Amino acid sequence: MQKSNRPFRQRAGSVLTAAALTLIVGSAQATDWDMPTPYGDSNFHTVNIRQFADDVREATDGELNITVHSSGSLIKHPEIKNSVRRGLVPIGELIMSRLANEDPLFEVDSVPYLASDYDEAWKLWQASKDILSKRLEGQRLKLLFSVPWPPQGIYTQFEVKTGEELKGVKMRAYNKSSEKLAELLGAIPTQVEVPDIPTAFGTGRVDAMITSPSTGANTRAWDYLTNFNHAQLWLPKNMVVVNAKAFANLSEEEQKAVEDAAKVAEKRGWEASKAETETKIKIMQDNGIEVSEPSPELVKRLQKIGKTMTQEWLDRAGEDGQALLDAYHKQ
Ligand code: PCA
Repeated sequence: MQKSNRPFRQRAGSVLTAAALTLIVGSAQATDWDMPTPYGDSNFHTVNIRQFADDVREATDGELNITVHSSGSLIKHPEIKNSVRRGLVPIGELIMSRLANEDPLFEVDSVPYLASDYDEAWKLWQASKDILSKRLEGQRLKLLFSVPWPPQGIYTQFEVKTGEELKGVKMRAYNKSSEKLAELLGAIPTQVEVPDIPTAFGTGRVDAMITSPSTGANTRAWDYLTNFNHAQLWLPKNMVVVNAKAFANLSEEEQKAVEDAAKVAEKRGWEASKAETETKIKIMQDNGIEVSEPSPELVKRLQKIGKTMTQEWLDRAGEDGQALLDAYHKQ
């Protein structure tokens, strides 16, 4: 630090050329934001967020410079929300349903079969966006944009026919809903973050998982699993949140640049997510994973579980939950 300060002090004491002055003043005003994200570089969410950062940099002529730290490398997934809230970092990404423990409304996108294709997921997002933004505002967080994962399915080391086969299986989960679903199927859930998936399978901590074709392909599921059941349970969403004070400290033009880039990123992210399902299923098939549609028995079992979980969710989410569901069904 001292070393790099010295030339500045020396120069400041002498007569500065106009160019040198612009350089110093310009760089003194530029804002650098570190942005932790939970998922790997090849994941489409991360690719989308890097593009968002580039768009912001370009629109502000380098005045707002967002550096993305992927794979939980700067801050681990469970800590990202509170780190942004406390201002340790100004901006971050996380999966929305991770906040289920503080408020059930945040896991509405992970209730089985409530919204299990892109049209429904979009309607659910339109019906829930305002109330979720308000809840976050109460924590001095600004919700910038949200992008879904492809539909969730079940990965195993054997073929799932009726769902009976899942009893006693150690199943990797990533939020409360996937944990509950595993339990209702008679499996034994364990929470594992995406960067830890290969180790969890390698060490035998888990032997099945619930996730998307995206995460299956990104974590090379074929190295430790043989079957993917494309059950299309739900489409959980990631969100990007910014600390309200950090946002307020930006100039008006910078705020607009961030909001504009966020709008574009949301649209681009939804498109990328849709395209992922097919391309990633193909990659898995090419690598030897057997992909199947759920049998009528399995669908019946999962739908029954979905009903139970919807009711349980409503019991917890109360009037606001009911209002959200009503708004969703009216879309
Ligand atoms: N991938 C993330 C969240 C949902 C998904 O498809 C995960 O498995 O943790």
